[in-house]
Amino acid sequence: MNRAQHNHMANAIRALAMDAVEQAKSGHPGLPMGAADIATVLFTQVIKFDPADPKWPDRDRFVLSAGHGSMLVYALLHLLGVEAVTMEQIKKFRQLGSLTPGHPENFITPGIETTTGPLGQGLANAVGMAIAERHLAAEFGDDIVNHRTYVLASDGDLMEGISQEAIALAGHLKLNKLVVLFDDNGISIDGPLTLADSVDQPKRFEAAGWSVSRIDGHDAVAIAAAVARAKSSDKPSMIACKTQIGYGAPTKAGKSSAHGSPLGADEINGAREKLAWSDAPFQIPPEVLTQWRAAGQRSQGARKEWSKRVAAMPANKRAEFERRMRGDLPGNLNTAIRSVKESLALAPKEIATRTACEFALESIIPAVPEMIGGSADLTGSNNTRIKTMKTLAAPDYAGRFIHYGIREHGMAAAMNGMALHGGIIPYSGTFLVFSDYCRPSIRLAALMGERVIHVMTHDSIGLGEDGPTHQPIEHLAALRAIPNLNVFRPCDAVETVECWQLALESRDRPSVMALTRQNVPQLRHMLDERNRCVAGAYEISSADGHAQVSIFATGSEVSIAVDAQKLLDGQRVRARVVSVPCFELFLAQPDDVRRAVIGDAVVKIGVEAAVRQGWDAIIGSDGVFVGMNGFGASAPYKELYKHFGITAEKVAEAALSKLGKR
Ligand SMILES: Cc1ncc(C[n+]2csc(CCOP(=O)(O)OP(=O)(O)O)c2C)c(N)n1
Repeated sequence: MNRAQHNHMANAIRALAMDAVEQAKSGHPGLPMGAADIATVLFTQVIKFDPADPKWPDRDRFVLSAGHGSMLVYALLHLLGVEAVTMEQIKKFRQLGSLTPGHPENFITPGIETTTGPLGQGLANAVGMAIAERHLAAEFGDDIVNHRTYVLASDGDLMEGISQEAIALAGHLKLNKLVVLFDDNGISIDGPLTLADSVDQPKRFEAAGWSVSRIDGHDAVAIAAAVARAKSSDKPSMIACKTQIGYGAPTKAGKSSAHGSPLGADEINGAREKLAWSDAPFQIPPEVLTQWRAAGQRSQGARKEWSKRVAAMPANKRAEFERRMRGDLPGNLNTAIRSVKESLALAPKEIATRTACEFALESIIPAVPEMIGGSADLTGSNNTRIKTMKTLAAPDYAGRFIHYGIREHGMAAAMNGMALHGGIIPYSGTFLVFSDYCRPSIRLAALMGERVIHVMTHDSIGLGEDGPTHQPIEHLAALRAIPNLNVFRPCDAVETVECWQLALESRDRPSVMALTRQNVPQLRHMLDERNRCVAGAYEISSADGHAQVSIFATGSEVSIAVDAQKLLDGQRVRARVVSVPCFELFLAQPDDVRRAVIGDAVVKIGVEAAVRQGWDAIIGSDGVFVGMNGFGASAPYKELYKHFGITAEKVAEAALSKLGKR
């Protein structure tokens, strides 16, 4: 392609970005105009992508980490020929129900790999995608899994703290098929970057084990050469591309005024002149469209060849690859769950639910080969690694356990990337209190509907001596506030395995498993093949006759509720206990089911070693809540439960007083 051709193609992106933002009266023209040359080189010469099948498993991934520049990808998808992304859709940029929302949403627009907008997340997702690629290649061979992950990252992406976790992990794992193109335009919303930053970004990447280069991001030849070098590196690569934000805009180019608002008619006219683009808004000259569509055909042959190689795989291996990419669970999961429940029925265990989790994983992990575990440096505390698991590390990516380091946020975002890549169900470990450090990524997993599973142990003051910095108080409520996230808090070993089953079966949502550090008795001794946690709450211990008191509890507090029931029985008060392992599943039940579980006892008590917020949906605003009102303290856990009044005696007293018996 000659220089003039390249310029026309890049200008098509610029024109669409200017026009769509102008029409929407909002949006970000600066990034697409500045990064158009980079995108044009990538999609005309480098990236393996077939618009006819945007989900082709062996495609290269392209992540626009700076999601505010969404018009860049929408323009590309339209120009390359993704059928659904019509010019009509481009004209409906940022409108309700369009395929071109304000920020890229992977579940709305074909060809979008991940939802971006919160800066830094896309870059960290890409690390997970690159891990997934290496792992699946180790398992299924390079002729089936062999693609690269490209990221376009802005100043904002690289200023966010998560970027440090992401690049350190990628460098450590030597993910040499990851290429980050840094849109080095020196401008952010407030003005020149010099207002707030003086980091030498290439040096930072270099220190983390990356190959780096600095180029002119408007020089197509230099871009292509830098990418070619990156492809032959044995490290991940970062290419700092000096660009001008809003390239082509006569007065706003290079200024923050090009970043995030419509350029205005005069500026757009001036840009059309400067770029020698004479066509009307939303009109692409036929020869330019033809060139773009031809670029869109580049990978058709590669995809067909790939399909042939898949067809030639041994039948069982092919079926396994296809099953994993579809996200279907293997048939033997149910056998594994059953065997765990059988052994717990034969020999009940009084163990922490984190230990019960490990016990369940001993059976589940061999049965579900797509699970990749990990921990943010708390492996021995989270119990997320079973004995037979090998570490996933360079150069052997076949292992199934990742030492994420003390990088909770990067871990959670990488897990999203693995799930988005497909073929993998990531799970990981940290303390529940550090869910705050992963929350932005958990929220995005919930928004995207990705199956990632966060094992979060040390789930209350029950962790004891580490004290209030480590004791989650508001975290269950805060996580329950995230839509489309299941928060499980099993009460014993049996519920733990049942919750695992539910988390794995939840294809379209993430899950958190809140697990104890301290031992809890096994409350369910009889083998029950049904998954009793499926409706989120169920009566675990019934009253002897019509109940006067219903006690609802989760996790480690269920056994306290059962003890309170006994105390009340001694006072001839009939109480029942309902275990509530998952609020979200329970509150999603039809009214009659919910009403039946809540029951009509005059006194309703909720017990959870956490704040009350959210509990009124179950116990009502006049229900009694036994839990925490403030931060915890440092002491052995049994003393803490006494100190904060979360005991069977206090629960029984509360019931009696509410019944007017005290
Ligand atoms: C986590 C997060 N914080 C803040 C924002 C709001 N925001 C959007 S773009 C941006 C910075 C823009 O600078 P840069 O990343 O350099 O993008 P460019 O100006 O080059 O388009 C900010 C602060 C965001 N999207 N995500």
